[in-house]
Amino acid sequence: AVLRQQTFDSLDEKPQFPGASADFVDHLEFIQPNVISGIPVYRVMDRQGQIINPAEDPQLPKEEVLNFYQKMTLLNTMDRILYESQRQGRISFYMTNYGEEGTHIGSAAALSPNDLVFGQYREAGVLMYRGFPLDLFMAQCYANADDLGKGRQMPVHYGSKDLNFVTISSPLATQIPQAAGAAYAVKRENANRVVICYFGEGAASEGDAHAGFNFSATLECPVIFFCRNNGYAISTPTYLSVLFSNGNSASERHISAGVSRSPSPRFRRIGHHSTSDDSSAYRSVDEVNYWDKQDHPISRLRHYMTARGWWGEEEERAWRKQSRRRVMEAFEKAERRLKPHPELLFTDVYHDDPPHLQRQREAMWRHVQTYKEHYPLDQYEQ
Ligand SMILES: Cc1ncc(C[n+]2csc(CCOP(=O)(O)OP(=O)(O)O)c2C)c(N)n1
Repeated sequence: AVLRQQTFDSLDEKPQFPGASADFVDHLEFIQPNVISGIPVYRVMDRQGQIINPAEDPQLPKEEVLNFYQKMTLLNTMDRILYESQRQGRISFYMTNYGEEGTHIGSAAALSPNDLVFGQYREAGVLMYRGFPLDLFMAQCYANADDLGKGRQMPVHYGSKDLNFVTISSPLATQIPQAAGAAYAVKRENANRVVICYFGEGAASEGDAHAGFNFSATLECPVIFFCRNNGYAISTPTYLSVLFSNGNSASERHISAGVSRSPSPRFRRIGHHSTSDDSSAYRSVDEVNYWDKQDHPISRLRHYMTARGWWGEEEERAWRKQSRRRVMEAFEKAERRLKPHPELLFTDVYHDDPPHLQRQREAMWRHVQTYKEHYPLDQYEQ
């Protein structure tokens, strides 16, 4: 019998696998990542604050640029004072934002106030831009009775329902899939808002980052992932560069707006990782000095403003004085304030207090009454 075979030109054949849309290839070739010449770094102005390509100049009005500068420098002033206050044991912990001020303010300015923010812990500028009061930054760090979080978390774990800034938590990257879920809910609501999710390049190696990126793409969620690649995850250096977009047009508009408005898309973590870290143990002082002195978002924007005659030595001096006074006032007020009522340790574990927690609360009070002299009760609201 003659075997009847269909004749076809195998070169015209297309793969029929449901998992991918691609052509066949007839030679074995591995795909190599291009690490030498990676995704280019977009920039609008150089180190002297000069616009490189006029077509990309967002031409922001003077008031807006001055606001950027004042928010970045106010953040910097707050950082310096709270860092020192931690060194003196007045607060238990702190994380500075040195060198990353531009990423916060630039991206926050490109959002609308009702866009929902998920952060890591080094994005205080986003809250600053949205008008979070200095008093509340301080209240959180001091864990005093004015703290919205009732003094329960470590310093710099800010949150504000009013400003659409989801409360920060310590476990890295957990906010990434949560942000994708929030964006999915936003999409279902047909709400005209997006979600932005910040994380460090170190956090991007967590499993949760993989989950979040994949879900946001497959479920087509209106989310911007904003990775702060500052070169270090504590002592671990990195050579990765990541800025993810899921192709959603709203997000892309927001990303391009955010990046083009950002005075310094490329940056380094200039400060120590946190107050528990001495970064000179793992990187050179020269490197830090370079970024601090030569290529800093604040100095770059200042050059830009100076060239336009919008800012001079006098304005700088007056603003330095005023911003320092405002921070110190909030600082002193926070320091004088009592700590929250000790019972608040037991509330909000569940929405309603279950009986076993009520029993533990009563046991605590019996204990504290018996051993009063061993507890700093005078520092707490009663
Ligand atoms: C799940 C988890 N693992 C480890 C830590 C301890 N930790 C806190 S910050 C940090 C480094 C994060 O680096 P990166 O994401 O690059 O952010 P950066 O501090 O540089 O802004 C680590 C390992 C943590 N908080 N959570």
